[in-house]
Amino acid sequence: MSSRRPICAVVISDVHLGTFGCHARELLAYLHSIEPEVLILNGDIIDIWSFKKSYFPKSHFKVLKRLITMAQKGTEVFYITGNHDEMLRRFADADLGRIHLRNKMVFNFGGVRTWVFHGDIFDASIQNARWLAKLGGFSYDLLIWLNHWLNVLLERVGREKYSLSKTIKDSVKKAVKYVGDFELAAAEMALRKGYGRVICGHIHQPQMRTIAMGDRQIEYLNSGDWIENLTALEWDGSKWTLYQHQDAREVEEDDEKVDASARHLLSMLLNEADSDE
Ligand SMILES: [Mn+2]
Repeated sequence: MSSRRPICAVVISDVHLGTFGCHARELLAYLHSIEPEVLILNGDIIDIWSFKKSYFPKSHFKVLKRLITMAQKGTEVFYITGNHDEMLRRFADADLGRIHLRNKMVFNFGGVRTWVFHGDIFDASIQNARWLAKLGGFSYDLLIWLNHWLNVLLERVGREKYSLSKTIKDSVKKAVKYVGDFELAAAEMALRKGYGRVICGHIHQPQMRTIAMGDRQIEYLNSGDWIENLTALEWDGSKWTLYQHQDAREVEEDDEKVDASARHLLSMLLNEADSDE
């Protein structure tokens, strides 16, 4: 029953298993839909920072189980460490079967030397980085949690959903500048080291762009996150695409709407039946 989509390589990052904001169910659905030769987990997959809050639902365990199963069935899994799972950094370069723990990696995709790392190393050098350094951490998770219930309320009163954190990110110039600075810092460093492409995570901002610096240029890719954007980078052997998963929490709300109109239909039918008598 292999209806799974074969792909050469997939990159995901910033899943933050163990936090409220993590869309584990959607990620599980995505991981069940694909059959990659190489799966790169580019940091902040398990949010070890949040472990003291002891939040780890079944669906989050299922993601871990799925990753192990994929490795058992032939996928080479590279777990690259991030700042929320930095405790794993000292175990880097360990190999457990097809699961490889690394702090950074160099791949060759289509003849282009590709540098892959999480990206938190820039936090120290970029101004205002501290603002976003806690991404996935407690205050951010609280914001996502508040946002979730705000939307439940808005939905009840028939208003449109609202993204607090996106609004904050979009309206705060510093945050926008941070994203730009991060992308440039990554591109600059990778160019200096002679790479043709750099892939990061960390800033929860999916991206595929070519950055020109002087007479040289470099491809900058970011796999986004599984808290707000639900994105992955896919390599089919000749080109990269940015995969976007549908937010199932939205689908659930659509289901409720269908249910409500069904009830409405039913009551209309009953009224008609009444009038027939
Ligand atoms: Mn991070």
